[in-house]
Amino acid sequence: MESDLREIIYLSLGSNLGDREANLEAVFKELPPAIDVIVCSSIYQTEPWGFKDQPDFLNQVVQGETELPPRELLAYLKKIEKKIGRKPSFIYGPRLVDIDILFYGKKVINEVYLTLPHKKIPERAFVLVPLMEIAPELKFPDSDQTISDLVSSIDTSGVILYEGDQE
Ligand code: PH2
Ligand code: MG
Ligand code: MG
Repeated sequence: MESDLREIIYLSLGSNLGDREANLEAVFKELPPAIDVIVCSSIYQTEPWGFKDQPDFLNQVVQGETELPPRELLAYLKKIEKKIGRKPSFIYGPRLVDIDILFYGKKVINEVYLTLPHKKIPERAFVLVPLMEIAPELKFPDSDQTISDLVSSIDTSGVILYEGDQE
């Protein structure tokens, strides 16, 4: 697909229910053809953020390219979550799969259902550590701060490289 409308996007994937690795893999099967995956981070095992009393998550970040406009991209990702089997939960609660848009090119959007860049990025080690692996020099629109700068300002001890479930 060659077009001027293509944008670079960054997505955050997470799962803390069921077969977490399989749930992340299922996302990669569903992204194309609307989203081309360019590069993805390693998988990290991460302590739950926001609501502590739940299983650890697996998290991963993906850089992709798409022609879908932001709101259509969001709807598309919600459809994938549902297809994989996500059921309604509470805010920051456990989930089979979660796909969040972190960045959509340099676009800034502030709406109830869609904020771009994702507004929690600077507080979330489970997003920043995998993002630093694939885009350390990435900056927020109108900011000089890089992902790497942000990582050095937070506690990353709850985020460890995932090597598969050890027997
Ligand atoms: N997602 C949440 C709430 N808390 N914690 C971690 N470690 N990873 C997540 O993906 C996550 C979370 C709600 O989307
Ligand atoms: Mg989320
Ligand atoms: Mg989400």
